[in-house]
Amino acid sequence: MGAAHDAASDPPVKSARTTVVVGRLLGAAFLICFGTGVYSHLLQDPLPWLPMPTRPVELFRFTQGLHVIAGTAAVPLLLAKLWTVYPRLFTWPPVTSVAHFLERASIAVLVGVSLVEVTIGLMNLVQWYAFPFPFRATHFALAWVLIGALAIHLGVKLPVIARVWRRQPGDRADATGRFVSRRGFLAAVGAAAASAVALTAGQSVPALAPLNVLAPRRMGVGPQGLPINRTAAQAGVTETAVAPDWVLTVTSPAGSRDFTLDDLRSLPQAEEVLPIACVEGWSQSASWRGVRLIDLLDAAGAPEPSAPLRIESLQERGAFARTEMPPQYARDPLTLVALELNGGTLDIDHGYPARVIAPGRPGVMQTKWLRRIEVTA
Ligand SMILES: Nc1nc2c(c(=O)[nH]1)N[C@H]1C(S)=C(S)[C@@H](COP(=O)(O)O)O[C@H]1N2
Ligand SMILES: [Mo]
Repeated sequence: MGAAHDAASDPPVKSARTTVVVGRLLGAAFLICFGTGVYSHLLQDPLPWLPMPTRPVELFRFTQGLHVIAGTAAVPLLLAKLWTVYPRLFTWPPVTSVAHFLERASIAVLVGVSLVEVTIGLMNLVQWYAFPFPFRATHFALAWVLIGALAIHLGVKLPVIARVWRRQPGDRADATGRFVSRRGFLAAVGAAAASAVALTAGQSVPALAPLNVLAPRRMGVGPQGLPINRTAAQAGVTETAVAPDWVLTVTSPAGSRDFTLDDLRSLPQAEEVLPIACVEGWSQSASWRGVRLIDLLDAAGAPEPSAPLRIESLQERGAFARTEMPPQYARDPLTLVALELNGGTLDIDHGYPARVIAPGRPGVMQTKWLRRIEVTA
């Protein structure tokens, strides 16, 4: 089969070279998605023996921005790649030997899983959970299947890839002018991938912000100049967040202490510039002011944390109502219980009366509308 698609009778843009060139870009996009995806997963589901770094504070902002940019670019690349091989996916007889069967099975898995991964990834960006399975667990599990199938696919196709790579530049064009149409096709695919990126990357890359017309969230747009992922109304906290008897309870083996908002305001205040970096791809830096978490724990008489803290929100339902904070973030002086954002009292949609903001963590862990912090050891 490898030799067949190099034959002169192949439609020019569907030659092995086109497939290899597009495949190279798609493979790179998938590898970036995989690496950055594993990093995001480890931040959200930490392994006890692998402490994740709190610096640089913008590291997750960078990796997750890249994840979504590469995933977005993968959509046109994947469609282009499928188009160049489309007829070959349906050759007859479907299976000629055991080796052929394995090759075809791995391609079927690769194509199917790739399509599902980019589709549910895009759906997650626009918060359209129209599928009956949990997004993150599924996206993560399928990523491993995809990478495995990709490795098999590359192994099987190595002779074709090597042949294309060995060819001299002069061999590229043939008498029928295939090089030109191939170049046109690749330029079109490149332009599609570049525009998909350019029109969305501004949700995380400030320099591209003016071009961001497709991404659901805009930099600088939202209360206090910062986008909102879930509002107080959506979280069901519009009353509890402004209740006059609100207190933040800090518990530890040493005991429990309640802090009113005035108590928190009378503790030493610190101001830090830290990003909100949403797993959905948008991110923005902001200026936060409040009590350093480590100072608060100290004021509550809690021991220096050595196990994950349990952080509870006033929000009663939903995955982010409760989060865990590994001890390295709790001990980090940049981690704040923020009371102010960009120079004003925290907007209710940003987590009034108090929220967590820690360096290098995904937005989902930056719990809003705090109710309780528990030091377990
Ligand atoms: N209690 C609670 N905290 C939460 C959330 C939530 O739904 N409930 N959403 C998180 C997510 S996904 C993000 S990206 C950030 C967004 O913070 P912002 O709305 O202040 O920009 O808040 C996080 N904190
Ligand atoms: Mo988020």
